[in-house]
Amino acid sequence: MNIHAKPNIKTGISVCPHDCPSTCALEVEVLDENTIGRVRGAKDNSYTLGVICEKVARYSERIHHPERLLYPLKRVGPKGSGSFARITWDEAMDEIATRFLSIESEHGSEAIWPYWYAGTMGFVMRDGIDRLTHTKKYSRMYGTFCITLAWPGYAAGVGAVRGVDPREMQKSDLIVVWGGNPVNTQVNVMTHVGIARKTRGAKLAVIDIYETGTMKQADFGYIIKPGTDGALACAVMHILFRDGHADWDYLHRYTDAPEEFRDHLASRTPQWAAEITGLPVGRIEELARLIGTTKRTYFRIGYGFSRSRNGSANMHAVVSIPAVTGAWQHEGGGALHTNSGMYKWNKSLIMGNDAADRATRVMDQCRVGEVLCGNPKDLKAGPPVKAIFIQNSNPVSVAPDQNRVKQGFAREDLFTVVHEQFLTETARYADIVLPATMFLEHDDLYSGGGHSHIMLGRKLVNAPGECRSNHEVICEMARRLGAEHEGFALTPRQLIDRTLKDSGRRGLDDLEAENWFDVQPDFETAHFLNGFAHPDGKYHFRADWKKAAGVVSKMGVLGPWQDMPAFPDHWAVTEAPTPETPFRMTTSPARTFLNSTFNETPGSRKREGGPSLLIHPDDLAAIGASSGETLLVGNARGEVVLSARANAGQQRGVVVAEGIWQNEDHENGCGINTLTGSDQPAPAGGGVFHDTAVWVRRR
Ligand SMILES: Nc1nc2c(c(=O)[nH]1)N[C@H]1C(S)=C(S)[C@@H](COP(=O)(O)OP(=O)(O)OC[C@H]3O[C@@H](n4cnc5c(=O)[nH]c(N)nc54)[C@H](O)[C@@H]3O)O[C@H]1N2
Ligand SMILES: Nc1nc2c(c(=O)[nH]1)N[C@H]1C(S)=C(S)[C@@H](COP(=O)(O)OP(=O)(O)OC[C@H]3O[C@@H](n4cnc5c(=O)[nH]c(N)nc54)[C@H](O)[C@@H]3O)O[C@H]1N2
Ligand code: SF4
Ligand SMILES: [Mo]
Repeated sequence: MNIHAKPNIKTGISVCPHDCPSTCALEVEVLDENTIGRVRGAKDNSYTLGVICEKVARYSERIHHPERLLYPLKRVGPKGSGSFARITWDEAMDEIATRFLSIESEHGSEAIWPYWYAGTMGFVMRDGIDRLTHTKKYSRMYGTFCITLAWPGYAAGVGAVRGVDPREMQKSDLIVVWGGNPVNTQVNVMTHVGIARKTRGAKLAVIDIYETGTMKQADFGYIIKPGTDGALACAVMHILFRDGHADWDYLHRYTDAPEEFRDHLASRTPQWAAEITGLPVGRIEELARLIGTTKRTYFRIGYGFSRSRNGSANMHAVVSIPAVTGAWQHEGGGALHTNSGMYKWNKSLIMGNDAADRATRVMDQCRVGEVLCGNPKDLKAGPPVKAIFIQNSNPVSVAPDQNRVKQGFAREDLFTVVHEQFLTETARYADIVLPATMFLEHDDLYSGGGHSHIMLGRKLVNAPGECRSNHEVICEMARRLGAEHEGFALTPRQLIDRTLKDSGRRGLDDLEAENWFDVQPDFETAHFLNGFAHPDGKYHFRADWKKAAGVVSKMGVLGPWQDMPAFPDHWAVTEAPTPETPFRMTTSPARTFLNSTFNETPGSRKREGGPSLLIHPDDLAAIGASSGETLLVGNARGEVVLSARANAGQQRGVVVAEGIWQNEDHENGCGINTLTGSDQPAPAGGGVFHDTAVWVRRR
């Protein structure tokens, strides 16, 4: 078990499973075989460095929560009512198998849709559902909540989704956190930034749409309008070329069309960008000067600013900046968005890729409302979805266009199975609810998106009640449904060992002994000094959006991709304010929630206070309201009740609803995603969670 004795309390080593780029190495106090105490960051992991976020430090609140699901349940009340009766696992699995087999014979296998996302990032427990999907030829899912706007934008320039070792931030002189809020969403970035500030007086610059916790700690903060990062990046590059801060040796050697790009930027002046971003010209000049005069500038590029209809184009514009200055050449310089593309996993045994049939229907996760409501475009001329089986996701809370999602899940003829840790909004709509283990109750394999470690997540305590892991449930379903694949016969540890070896890594024995493998590539590779990852070895200022979409998309190009700017630009396709809906709203992440996870723990609920809307004091005065007052916020998709919080740290016309509260925490039962749209942005689809026009009224 690798539990080694500390003074009085045993400590086990594991990994945080949550959907967070930090993927922290954890030291967990194991009080007895069923109970954990404090959780700490592992000191000897060179990225974690002993630091974790407060929500996971008090994980005992979540794992030992009195409302955890412990037994299988069957619906007894109307759909969505949350009335259930306890049943046995055998009864639950019998009913699931009977219903799935009869739906399959009546409507075809594509009438069943396995649906999942990132409740755990462990490969065995997250990705095993695909093995069932592929072997049974159920409808496939294209996961668009998170990465599908960001990655194509980065890959359009760089050619791959990897970047410079984040530990190199310790050697930087300027760290630019663009469109991310690591103080909330990946606290470890701040550890490495802190070391650079302390040891070499490095500066921190932050670009966001409001004054975040990260910006409060920064030397330079830039508050722009949502969805305008492309304009800011272009004006910065205009100045870099204008003022002689472009590295022409580097540009000629490493980039595709530097002269043309410079000419393209001639009209993207600071004045032009000031108009679009709402940032004064002087501040744009200041940012460009900082970047232009600091060789070791490290761009830590977040996901947040990509969640707009022009998000891919904005990402491409931002990651083009270090290609103009040549910052990539220097230790402590360059960029990182994610290292996910670095690991080159072969997960075929877990995901059943060998059984995948590309002819099987694939549907967009963000369109779950439209899919379940029978929109023919989303069903792609296939059968209606008659059964949905969900692990690791809470779409009735986190998916956009919530009223449509609820309408879809309310269908009496839809058979819904939800495997969960809590009775979430989605579980409430289920016909059968199955109780799931948590990460400290099963073994799994992880790799860090925001660093370079392959890690073993160990089981340290027994699961309560009758909780079963995702792997156990998938294998039992496969047995009853007649699905055959080698992966169904293996234990999680066997799958971990085989997946490591199939991917050219050392096996589980070594990982067990070492806890993690640091697989950071060498300096030249990480900095693209042997060439960027496109076939011509160049950084591409001229984007090939169709090719870039292919980095993520299982559905080809989506949205108005042909209208996308080839060279970085401001692409004005966001949900523009109108006289009816004059405010632009973002739903920025709360510090102690993680999407809808942790919005059930007492510590997090207390810290976050309640569903609220940050609004500029002058806007608040203009609608005749005061701080603390209850507001109605709405658009054509619906209405949400939030309490007003005056905040001068954002532009007028911009409002921010932090965090995803439970739908029931809002007076009318409508969560924040009631207001967000599910239309598919170019070039590969994605959740446009920070791109919403709304009206705001006193109630
Ligand atoms: N505490 C906490 N941690 C989390 C999460 C959480 O919900 N809460 N979510 C997890 C997940 S799933 C992910 S993907 C990562 C994401 O982590 P990050 O990459 O850090 O991205 P986000 O936190 O989504 O967004 C960060 C910031 O983007 C800002 N933003 C929104 N629109 C714009 C814009 O148009 N321009 C600019 N410049 N900024 C904009 C938001 O205000 C927010 O402060 O975090 C993970 N960690
Ligand atoms: N308004 C708004 N909406 C957003 C976002 C936003 O910023 N604003 N962010 C978007 C982003 S970036 C993302 S990634 C998505 C996230 O969407 P989801 O991946 O659905 O994330 P969560 O809301 O955290 O829900 C995960 C669920 O999985 C369950 N779970 C955890 N581990 C296990 C397990 O081992 N087995 C099973 N069976 N269940 C488990 C948890 O209890 C939890 O209810 O949300 C998106 N939605
Ligand atoms: S910072 Fe992220 S990875 Fe680390 S413990 Fe918190 S949620 Fe987990
Ligand atoms: Mo995400």
